[in-house]
Amino acid sequence: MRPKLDNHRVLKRLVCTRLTFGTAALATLSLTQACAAPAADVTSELQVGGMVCESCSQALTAALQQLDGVHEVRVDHVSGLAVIRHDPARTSRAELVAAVTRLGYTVAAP
Ligand SMILES: [Cu+2]
Repeated sequence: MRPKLDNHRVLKRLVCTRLTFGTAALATLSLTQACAAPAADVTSELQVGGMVCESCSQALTAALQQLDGVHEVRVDHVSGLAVIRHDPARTSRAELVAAVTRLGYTVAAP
């Protein structure tokens, strides 16, 4: 049986997706409040080392998008720049860096 938290995260992601595309009505008020707070978002820029091709930037983008509270990811493998819009209360800059280094890339100190 799945832990409750997992289900909650899946639900929140669904609601966030709907918000992003501005389409469907929202499931419940509590879930809406959990993720409809774009004002809390910050933008973090990471200078990533080790990316050599488009597949690198795609893999990195996919890994970052899976993190809780990450709402927008742009990665350029040529410049090495990763720009992430996220809620720092749900995923910190340090957690973004950890996700990058888990894939085998490096992050320059800010
Ligand atoms: Cu590559």
